[in-house]
Amino acid sequence: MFITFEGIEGSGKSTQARRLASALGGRAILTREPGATGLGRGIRTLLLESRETAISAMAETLLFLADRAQHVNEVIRPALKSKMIVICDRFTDSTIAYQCYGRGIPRRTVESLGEAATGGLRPDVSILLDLSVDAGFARIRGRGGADRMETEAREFHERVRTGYREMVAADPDRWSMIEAEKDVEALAERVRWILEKKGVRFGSGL
Ligand code: Z5A
Repeated sequence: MFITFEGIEGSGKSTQARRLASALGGRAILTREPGATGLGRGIRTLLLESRETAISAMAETLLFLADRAQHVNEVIRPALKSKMIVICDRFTDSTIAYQCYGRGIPRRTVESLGEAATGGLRPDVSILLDLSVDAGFARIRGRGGADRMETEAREFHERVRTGYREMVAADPDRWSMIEAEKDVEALAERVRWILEKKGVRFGSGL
């Protein structure tokens, strides 16, 4: 099974992805985008830490897709092939949300390039942790050293959030949306409930 966590920054998806991986133990691997492979770590640095070099919206899109192509080939497909549950912190839907809704790259462009990058791999279950932009900013404030995406205007992040909500509405079979203002424990319970309904078995606790 291939499970993805999505949301704006500060939504708590990395925390929930980590908790889920630890609850599932050796049956699961936890991975993320961008930056889960050797090549990807270089791409992540280019994407998030480039200050002096301007990166066009299309170049940015292609870099996220290059990271994904390597990630699918090197990490995700081999793990799925060996019957692991793959938990991924961001995947294709992040590109639709950030590069299409956020930057204005046409969706059909991202979908067709994305198809080539992933070989058509799609998550079985995607969980959106939905949080207001203000609440997300408040959670990451104080972390220091905002990266290139974090410094985008508030309207950019609002468009990203809208994009996610529209994707959930358009494909409710794959997506589940959780209101992410709740505390970590309550969110973890909700994640467990969603996944049990999809047939994932848990031991004690998440
Ligand atoms: N990006 C893109 O544009 N296109 C793409 O295709 C892809 C990505 C794949 C990657 O940033 C950036 O790349 C991202 C999208 C873009 N940029 N933005 N903006 P990243 O990998 O550095 O980080 P991130 O994925 O955006 O999120 P994050 O910083 O890791 O945050 P999070 O996963 O949403 O939340 P968290 O780390 O679990 O929690 C954040 C803080 O809140 C932390 O202090 C927690 O302790 C706290 N927290 C967590 N849960 C709660 C609850 N329930 N209550 C209160 N506080 C909480």
